[in-house]
Amino acid sequence: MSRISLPHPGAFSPSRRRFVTGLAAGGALLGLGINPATGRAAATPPGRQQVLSGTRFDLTYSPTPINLTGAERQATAINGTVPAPVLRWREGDTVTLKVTNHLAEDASIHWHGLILPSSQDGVPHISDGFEGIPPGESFTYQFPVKQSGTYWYHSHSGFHEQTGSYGAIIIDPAGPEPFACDRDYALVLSDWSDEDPNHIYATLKKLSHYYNFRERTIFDALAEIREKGWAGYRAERDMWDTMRMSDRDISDVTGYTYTFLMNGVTPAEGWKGLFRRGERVRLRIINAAAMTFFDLRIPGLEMTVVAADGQNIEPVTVDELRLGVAETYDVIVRPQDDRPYTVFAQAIDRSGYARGTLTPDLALAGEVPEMDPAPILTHGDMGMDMAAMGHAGHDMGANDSADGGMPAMDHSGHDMGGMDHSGHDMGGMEARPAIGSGTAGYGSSRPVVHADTEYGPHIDMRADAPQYRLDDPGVGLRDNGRRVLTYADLFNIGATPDPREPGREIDLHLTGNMSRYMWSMDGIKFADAEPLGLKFGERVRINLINDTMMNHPIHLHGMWSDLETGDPGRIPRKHTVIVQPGARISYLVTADAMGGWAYHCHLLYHMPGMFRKVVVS
Ligand SMILES: [Cu+2]
Repeated sequence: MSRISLPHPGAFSPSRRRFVTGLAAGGALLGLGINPATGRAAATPPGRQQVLSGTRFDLTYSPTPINLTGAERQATAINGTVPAPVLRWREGDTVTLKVTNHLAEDASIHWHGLILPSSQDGVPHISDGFEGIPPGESFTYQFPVKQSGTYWYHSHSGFHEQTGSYGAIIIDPAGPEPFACDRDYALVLSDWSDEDPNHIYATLKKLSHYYNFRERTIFDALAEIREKGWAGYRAERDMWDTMRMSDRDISDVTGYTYTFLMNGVTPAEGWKGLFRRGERVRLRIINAAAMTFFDLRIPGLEMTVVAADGQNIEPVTVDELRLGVAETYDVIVRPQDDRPYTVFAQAIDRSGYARGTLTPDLALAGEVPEMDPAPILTHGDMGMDMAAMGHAGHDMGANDSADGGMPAMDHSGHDMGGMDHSGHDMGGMEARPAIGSGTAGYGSSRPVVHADTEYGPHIDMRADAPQYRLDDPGVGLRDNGRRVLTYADLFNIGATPDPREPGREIDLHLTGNMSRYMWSMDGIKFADAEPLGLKFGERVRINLINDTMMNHPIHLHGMWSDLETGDPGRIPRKHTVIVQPGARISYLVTADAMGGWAYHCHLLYHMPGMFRKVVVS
């Protein structure tokens, strides 16, 4: 049995050397970046990710000792490492992956964002003919690689994803890359807990606020009374109390139990990647966390976002971006100084962060910035009409216009001055229809209707006036003085792959009861739900309405989610779409993949309920 031995915070551990050396013997390490010209990695510490390339792969699950906090635990590691090895493929190849399970429970691997036959998608009891990999057995996946870019792979069995079963996939294009770079790093963000994930889930079921220490104090109340007066304070409190909710509920599981990791390295130690001044460094950022959204920035460096969920987009330059669980972004940075730069990825609730350093010298580490203040939800986050509430949590000026307003670019709320829609004719957008006007690219014009199944004790909230909020960077990122990527910035670098108008629309409400920790779609949990049927070849619009106070990252397997961001000619493709609290969002799906597919919230502990099987026939 191989052993993962990582130093606990602040300690230098000689065993780490043995670990790194051991890996270097078996495969290349991602520490100096991967030379994009040759595809070969430099085998130098302190990067720790093993890179496996080619067309045939052996991947083995084993219970593996790991020590990230000073306490030894068992990881469900793949090939003995957390994260699992980086898999480097080439578009056009057919890959064969033999996965062997030495765990005591059934295992699986799902290739997240990959377009492949249902039988190879790796979701037990959902993918055609796949029932998981029993202990002691192997399953051989084989499929043609029909795309390029940054993806990832992870377990779809039990809560193995929480205990280390995830890794990066990098697919080199058959043709040249549209973006030149000198170095290439995968940055796998994740959340590790020493607790057994079954215990975390049971705790959430019993006491959903268990991990949230930010509930209000009497001092918060006094400050608010001073600010708003008693009547104003009472009115607001009544609303939250009626809903039995807290405006501090940002994450279910927090830094109280989590250690946030970058490429498997704790913040105390910090992952490091080398650069030389003036080089273009490509970072393939993957949110492989079980439950944590990350807000990532590199103080002192602009990031040019060139791909979202593996798909090339019109480059857009920002200071910060939010990654929902399972999302990936590729960015290019160009450090101009011989100094270390901190890669800072705060958890959305600011209960901790993952950290790394881009540095010209491995002896240097960057300064770690203060975390931002913990965010507080507003009425807009609850799907309420902000104008009517007269609330100032976020200037929703753009949404006040009857049409939902997005492309009008009247973003009085945050500084859009710096948003570089390079290549976009902003003048032309004035003439375009508004988001929510109904034609392909603009989202649905249908009114939001709550189904009968959305009423009852299993549901604690319904959004009254859910808005398209594509240009809203989201709770905790508004008005922070930085240019923050939003979905309104995403445009396909090429033409819309399927320009058809949708033949029909499907509304799906994301629903739940926070205090009971029950999650569902349309008020119906997975166990009670009929599969969602799509007709092979159809182009359908899916409208997601979030009737909860949490962000949900929704992932459709097997087919792209073509996100309607306001340009019918250049609709970007995603595999995972954040639906903000109290908001709506729409995407188009071409049902071009026969069989059974999973469709679910990618927050690990929401998945048991907020899940549908999709069947294309
Ligand atoms: Cu969710």
